[in-house]
Amino acid sequence: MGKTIIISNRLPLQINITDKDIEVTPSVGGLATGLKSFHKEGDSIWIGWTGLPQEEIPENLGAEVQKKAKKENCLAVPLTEEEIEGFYYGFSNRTIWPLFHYFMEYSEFEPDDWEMYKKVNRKYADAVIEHLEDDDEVWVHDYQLLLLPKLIREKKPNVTIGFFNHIPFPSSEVFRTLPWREEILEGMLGADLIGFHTYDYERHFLRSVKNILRKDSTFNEINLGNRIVRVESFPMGIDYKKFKKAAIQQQNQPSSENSEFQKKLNYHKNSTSNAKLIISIDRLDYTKGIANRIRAYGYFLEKYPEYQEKVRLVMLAVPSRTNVPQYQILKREIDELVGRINGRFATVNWTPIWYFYRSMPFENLVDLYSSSDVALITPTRDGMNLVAKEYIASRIDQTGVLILSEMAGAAHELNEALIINPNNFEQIVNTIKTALEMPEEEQIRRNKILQKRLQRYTVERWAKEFMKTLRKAKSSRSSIKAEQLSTDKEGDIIEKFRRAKNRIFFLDYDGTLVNFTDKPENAKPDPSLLDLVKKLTSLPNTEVVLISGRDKETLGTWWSDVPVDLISEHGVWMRPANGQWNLTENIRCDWMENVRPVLETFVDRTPGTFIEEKNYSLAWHYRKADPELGEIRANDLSTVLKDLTSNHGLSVLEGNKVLEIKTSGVNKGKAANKLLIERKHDFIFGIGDDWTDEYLFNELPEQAITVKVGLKETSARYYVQDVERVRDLLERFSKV
Ligand code: GDG
Repeated sequence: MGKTIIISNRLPLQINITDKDIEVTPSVGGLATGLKSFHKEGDSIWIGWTGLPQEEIPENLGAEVQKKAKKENCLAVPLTEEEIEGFYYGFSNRTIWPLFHYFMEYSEFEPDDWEMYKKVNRKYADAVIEHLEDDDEVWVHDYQLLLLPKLIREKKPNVTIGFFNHIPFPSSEVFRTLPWREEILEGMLGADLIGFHTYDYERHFLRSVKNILRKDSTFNEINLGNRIVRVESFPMGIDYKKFKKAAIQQQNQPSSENSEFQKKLNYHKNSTSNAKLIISIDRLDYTKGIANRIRAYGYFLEKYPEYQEKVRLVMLAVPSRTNVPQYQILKREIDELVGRINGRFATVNWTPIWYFYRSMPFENLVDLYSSSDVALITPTRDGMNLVAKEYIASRIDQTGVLILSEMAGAAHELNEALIINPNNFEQIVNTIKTALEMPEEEQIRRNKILQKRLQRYTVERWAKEFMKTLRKAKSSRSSIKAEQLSTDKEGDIIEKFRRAKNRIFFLDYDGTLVNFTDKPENAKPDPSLLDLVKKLTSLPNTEVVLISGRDKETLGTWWSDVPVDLISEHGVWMRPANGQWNLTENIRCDWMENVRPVLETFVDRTPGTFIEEKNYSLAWHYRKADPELGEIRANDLSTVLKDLTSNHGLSVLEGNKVLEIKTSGVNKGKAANKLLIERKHDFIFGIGDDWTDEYLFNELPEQAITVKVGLKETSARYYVQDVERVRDLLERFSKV
């Protein structure tokens, strides 16, 4: 394996140019932490902009910047003021950022900015290509570089590329307002894997691809004909240990060693009995809902005057994108609001809002997290929001209440927080009161659960999961060797069938003869399918076997009028046409220790799912999960379990919103073989769409015609696109 190339708009570096020298220090942001295990010496390089325009780097120091960056395994892409204006402030932050956060009225569609965005993306691509070898892995980050995957792929078609979007992906109705929507989607689709923080963003993206580019996806895979792009959600975590450790250190230090800032916070907390601190921390951005938050706090003081002089809002707003007019307007609005509320409610001993418009050192951030009783985080849209997670991680005594907007990606994972709608003023105000009055045991109960989750799914784990999935996406891409079943080939097969004396069909059901439906019980065979299979069974010397994961009751009922052999539950039961059901094998159980941790990782990543342990099986239930996410994860889990269970004679049963792994040693292949040894066949045909059918493809004799439905990794000889094609093909057989 080659190296990893990470590309983001900004390098994880701080550059300081003094009179004649230059100082480069690594920054310790979330992304840098998450990627540190990949970004080790020799294993990876990081390509991005230093944050300084070319014009501000004296000519004689340019090479020095590059040299110092190289020491940190970084490579600087130099950007001029003009490029930064059009690419960064312009298209990235005046077009994409507002649009993707549903601020459509802020979104400017300037052709010149677009041109500059393309130009600078090409510049990044050139820098990547210069350092890229075929077996390298490339990981592109965020909305400034949406075109990069395609630009790299054009030059290096076989390279492995991942893309992660750190901000929301909007609904396709919003996205389609963008004049350059096709180019943006095509740019992203240059990747093998596209990651988002939440399943909603993933779904919006897939919908846009479908509506705008007219490309279909099966679950979370987009078939581009020659390539498959996988789309997945990976909720970014934090460096949990770092926050926990800093909070412990802060708690253990003697008060004389407290920072000045901490002393101020303590002063307030000791100023009166029951004094409370509420914190609010964000970049100063209109997506973060800061102005509304201040208004809500003002209204809270008015509605519940008993809290005046007792509670204080400590508000940290970090300056951001100060060149963009909306940010300047917002800054003025916030200054005014803070002034108005402080002017109205302040007393000699008390200011309701402490407002800091600057960035603070990490230690002070931890002071804030660990001293406050409530964190009030109310973005109107936020890709994830790491501040919410950092607050929870810093609560070492497990007290503290997180109020979190449902519009933040983090709300999907942090169910035990007090979740609010940032536009529901009355709700925010009442929730502040609930938070301030929440009994300590209740706070601890909630935070325990939150901490457990955050501790498990850290930023490092996030990065690892992404890379693991990327590698898998690549390996499945290279393992598709099946040939598309062309009309010519189909003719040859029909001819072979015509000449054969003893013919047998093994037909999978769901995803092969019928399309998937929202509920499995809705996928009943339609009259034309019943008729088609009946026609096949009536051909001379032709046996038709339906081989499915479904239970015998359903299969038996649905196919009661068709003289077809049935194999149910992946080969557990068999019923000859018009005969009785028979059990095929008996049972074993020592595999559970290996399979349980795999199911647990899926529980971690899929809120609402749980594991059920039975005597002879483990079941993963996803009925309570988001329905679409549940289906996607079930599909993923099946693939994972296939690898894990293939040598252990296990089978995975797909039930109604449950995947059940059973001790059995039975599979479709073995079941099919039982039928094949009873009689000699000179035409054997097997078709199916999922991995359980792979057993069939592998076990059938070499001369068998095996066909996979959909372009996926398979051992079948051929593949066809979809259910409609399967039915056409069977129709041709039935007319022989
Ligand atoms: C984008 C997406 C997504 C803040 N103030 C100070 C400071 N911070 C640190 C926090 C936190 C980070 O900055 C902010 O991260 P967020 O996730 O909250 O927000 P964005 O900057 O908008 O980030 C967002 C994220 O990308 C990751 O994918 O979650 O949705 O918008 O880590 O601790 N750090 C220090 N001083 C400060 O004053 N030292």
